[in-house]
Amino acid sequence: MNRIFEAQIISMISTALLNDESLAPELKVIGQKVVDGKRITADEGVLLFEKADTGFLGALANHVREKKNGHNTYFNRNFHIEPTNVCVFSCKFCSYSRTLKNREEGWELTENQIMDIVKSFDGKPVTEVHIVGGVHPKMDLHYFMDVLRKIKAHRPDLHIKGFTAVELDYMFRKAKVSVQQGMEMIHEAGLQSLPGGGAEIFDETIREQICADKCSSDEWLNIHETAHRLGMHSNATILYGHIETYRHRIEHMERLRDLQDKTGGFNTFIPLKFRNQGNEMSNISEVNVVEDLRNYAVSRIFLDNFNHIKAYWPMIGRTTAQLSQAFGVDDLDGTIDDTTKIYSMAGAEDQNPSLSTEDLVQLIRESGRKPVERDTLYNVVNDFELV
Ligand code: V47
Ligand code: SF4
Repeated sequence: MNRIFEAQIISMISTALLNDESLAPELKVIGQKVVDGKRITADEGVLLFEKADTGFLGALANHVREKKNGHNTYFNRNFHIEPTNVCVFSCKFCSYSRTLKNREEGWELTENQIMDIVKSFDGKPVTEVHIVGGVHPKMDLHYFMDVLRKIKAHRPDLHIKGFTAVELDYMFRKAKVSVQQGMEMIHEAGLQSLPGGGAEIFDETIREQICADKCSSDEWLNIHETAHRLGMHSNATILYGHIETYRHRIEHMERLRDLQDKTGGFNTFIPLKFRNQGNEMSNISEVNVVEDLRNYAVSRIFLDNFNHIKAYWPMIGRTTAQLSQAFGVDDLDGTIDDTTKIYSMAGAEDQNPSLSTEDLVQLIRESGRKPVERDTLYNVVNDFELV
């Protein structure tokens, strides 16, 4: 379909949507704003969660998605390294971490073991390594700077995305350096982007109940802002579907939207659905798939200055990942190659997350979208329609 025809169809659908007699007037106002490319307010975001029906949310989110990314659905070829699951913190939702006392179920990779993982991908066309793990008291800033240098020396073309703001905050404090100094040091050693983890929910009253001892929301945002000012990019997440309210979700996104206005450094927003197996919040039921899709849709509509919304397929499963592409999602993360345990230990659909590139391409095509392989910064690596 050519672009002009496509734009006309989108506009016809939007008009039909907004002329629906049964649509509440306040939703019509929001819908018109979105179709006109205008920003919605926090109160309007909450109203969407509370009052809009799922079809309306999907249509609006899809409108924004197609305006920004057309039919493309992005993915990358990556692998994860999780250096340790030993962690000084005790987030109640975490099924993954082990304390120092409880080390027998934990793992602590040596530099050589980390390099063996990197080398096992020699000759394979991966573009990114994602390094994230528990906050280990002995794996400090200097240890990781060494590891980063070694990875870069071995494979300079591999983009290193690593360490949540929580891990960095701890490393910088332990090394007694400021956030600015620490970020400059680790960037110089080879770190290129930050993943989005550790954000959880920014509201401090919720943080106090689910992850009281790790870095605050101000500290998380400051670390990302500092990285952006050094020219690095980063992702942002939200952990949703536990004890938070819709307003908490919107306020979380509003703080991200404000920072994105200032720096433009976020690549993508990744909603992470709370999974309840094997953690201290197992008494809380998981939200259903409709809520997942509604949450993707409101995120897409509200975060007008984020180019991408990512669904993390190992966590939500392949079927929801397919559906999510009609609710604002335009990115399905990577092939991953069975290298992460964070979600399998929390009860995710996919216990051994790995999809070949062909499987991922097929999954995207079956959803009626165009697979596009990207690198970490969304440069196109392979446009599958041209192959
Ligand atoms: O911050 C931990 C989440 C995050 C559970 O940037 C849980 O490309 C659900 O941020 N249920 C770490 N979620 C992982 C992360 C991530 C993942 C994939 C891609 C990117 C990226 C980032 O995992 C933590 C926390 O929010 N998490 N436990 C759980 N039970
Ligand atoms: Fe540690 Fe991260 Fe688990 Fe919290 S979520 S306990 S910081 S590994």
